[in-house]
Amino acid sequence: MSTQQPVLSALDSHLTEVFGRQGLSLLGVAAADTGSEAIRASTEYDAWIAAGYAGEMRYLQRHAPIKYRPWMLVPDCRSVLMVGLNYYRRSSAAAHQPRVARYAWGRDYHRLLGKRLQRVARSLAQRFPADRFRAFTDAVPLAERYFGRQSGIGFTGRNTLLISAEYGSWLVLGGIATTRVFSPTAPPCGSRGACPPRCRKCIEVCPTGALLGPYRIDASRCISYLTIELRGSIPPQLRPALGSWLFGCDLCQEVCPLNARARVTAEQDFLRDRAGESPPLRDILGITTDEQFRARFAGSPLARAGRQGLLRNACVVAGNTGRHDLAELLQERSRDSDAVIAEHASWTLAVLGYDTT
Ligand code: B12
Ligand code: SF4
Ligand code: SF4
Repeated sequence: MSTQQPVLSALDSHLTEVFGRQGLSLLGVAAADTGSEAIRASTEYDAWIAAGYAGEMRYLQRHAPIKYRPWMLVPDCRSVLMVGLNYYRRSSAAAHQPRVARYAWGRDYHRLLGKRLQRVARSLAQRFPADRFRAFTDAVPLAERYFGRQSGIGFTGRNTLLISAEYGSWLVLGGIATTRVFSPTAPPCGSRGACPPRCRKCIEVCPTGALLGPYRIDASRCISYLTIELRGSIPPQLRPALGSWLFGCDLCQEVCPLNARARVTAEQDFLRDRAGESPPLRDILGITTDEQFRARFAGSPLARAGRQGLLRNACVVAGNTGRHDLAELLQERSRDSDAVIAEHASWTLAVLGYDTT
């Protein structure tokens, strides 16, 4: 794989400087256009939604008309400035310990990256007062990986993630949509795949079969969806496949040979634990009110699951990892006023072989 990074033209050295001041060095520029790539990507996206792969993430359907058309978000948008922020840390979790996906060990990246991008947007707006600059990360209707690969900061791996030559796939993405024309950076690896030709490791490791084939994900089966996005009950037939994943899943990145050269992040907000890699199930199952939950997980990505979601996940992990020591607590949760938590606790007790009648 090439180690070449996207090269910003000399004209745009101001960009390198203003993003660099915020510690954002993996930077590329994509043109906001109606070219054939955008049309193809939009068609693929519509087909993906129509196939039902988005599960209950209905907002993805609502976003369809905007995803590849940034001018629907910022009228007259001409360029999309994309950044990637490395969050990689080494895992030290033992087998059977509950696991949290790496991006969620520390502080919520939406705040971390969002604030920095807003500062950059303000600074650019001062320099170019005739133009508009809108910062975004994740929660916008734009296809961030698409604009990421168009801007040259990485390419799409068969696990569907954006992979950079320098950091692998351990990146969160964000950017700024603007009316100003900046010269686009040429994708260093081509916009379409550069995985080793015969590698299928990510597809083979996926415990739920969510990776249907190269570049194709059925999100409704992905552990990340089941433990973070899905509200309500986790389909019982998929619960055993969650293994010890309490929140998110990193398996298709951990096996990826292109992540072999990943470097530990220097970002203090990622390094300082909020939820940490392996929060004890006993602590989680002991949370009895939403207030307690909010106090424990404020500022952490785990807050997104809410008490219902996280306790639901904790029950499943307890069942999958044979946690008989939690039986008493699970009995209490099986009488929880939240019906979803109560049902999952009963399921776990049954899996562990306790009489729940
Ligand atoms: C919905 C969503 C999810 C869903 C669906 C994931 C998915 N792969 O689409 C779920 C909940 C499962 C999920 C999980 C995760 N997510 Co997520 N998620 C998003 C979100 C909000 C939208 C993505 C989306 O629209 N997906 C729908 C699909 C159809 O979109 P797409 O892949 O862009 O579509 C293209 C491909 O299908 C492609 N295609 C089809 N055939 C072919 C063939 C070839 C050769 C190629 C190249 C492409 C290709 O064409 C489509 C159009 O371009 C984005 C943020 C954003 N606003 O973009 C974050 C985002 C993608 N997630 C992110 C992360 C970190 C994760 C997790 C790693 C979290 C975790 N550890 O648990 C996992 C990874 C799971 C995985 N293997 O993808 C990061 C990805 C960073 C990166 N390096 O790529 C993003 C960008 C958030 C961010 N701001 O950083 N996520
Ligand atoms: S994150 Fe986990 S469940 Fe989702 S596609 Fe990757 S390996 Fe499969
Ligand atoms: S595991 Fe192999 S096929 Fe999957 S993304 Fe990494 S290099 Fe590509």
